[in-house]
Amino acid sequence: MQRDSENRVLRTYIGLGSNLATPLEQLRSALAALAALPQTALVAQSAFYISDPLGPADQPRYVNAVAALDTELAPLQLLDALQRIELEQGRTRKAERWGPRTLDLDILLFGDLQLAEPRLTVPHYHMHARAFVLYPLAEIAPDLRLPDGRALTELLAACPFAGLERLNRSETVTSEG
Ligand code: PH2
Ligand code: MG
Ligand code: MG
Repeated sequence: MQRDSENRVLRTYIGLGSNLATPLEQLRSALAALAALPQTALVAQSAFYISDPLGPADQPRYVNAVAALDTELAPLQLLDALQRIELEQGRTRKAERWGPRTLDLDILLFGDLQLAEPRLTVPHYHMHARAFVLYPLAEIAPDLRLPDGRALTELLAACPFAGLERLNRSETVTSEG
């Protein structure tokens, strides 16, 4: 069970991304799946953001969001759970780095843990400089500091919003009206 030094359940931040098979629906299903995880509560979710693909340009634009979870799962248990959700939503692993995907769930932060394990690096490698991670994260955790002490506000100041498109809730409404 994951607790901090004051015996609190750890808060973790998950980056969600999709650029295949109706991305908004992929992210909505993923959020429902996160909310249903055992020993875990979904405590906040950002708006949805659209951006050009980072990496190979010949793929559709991405929809991204960030969610906050309070969890008693250990980091690798959470990773297993996220990979299961990715598979359930049709994720296939291809050789191409940064290629298109139906669903990508990345552990961005896990309390103030710093992990470098074969399967899992936390904080997530490139989160410090990715607008599609930092801006949604700032919506739900504006006062956040990274484990190394850097404030999210500092990272945002060095990372232009340019190229991100934030969807209003009305723009994300689909068949459910
Ligand atoms: N994820 C990738 C590769 N490129 N580009 C955007 N805009 N958003 C992503 O989530 C993303 C990407 C691999 O995880
Ligand atoms: Mg990713
Ligand atoms: Mg990933």
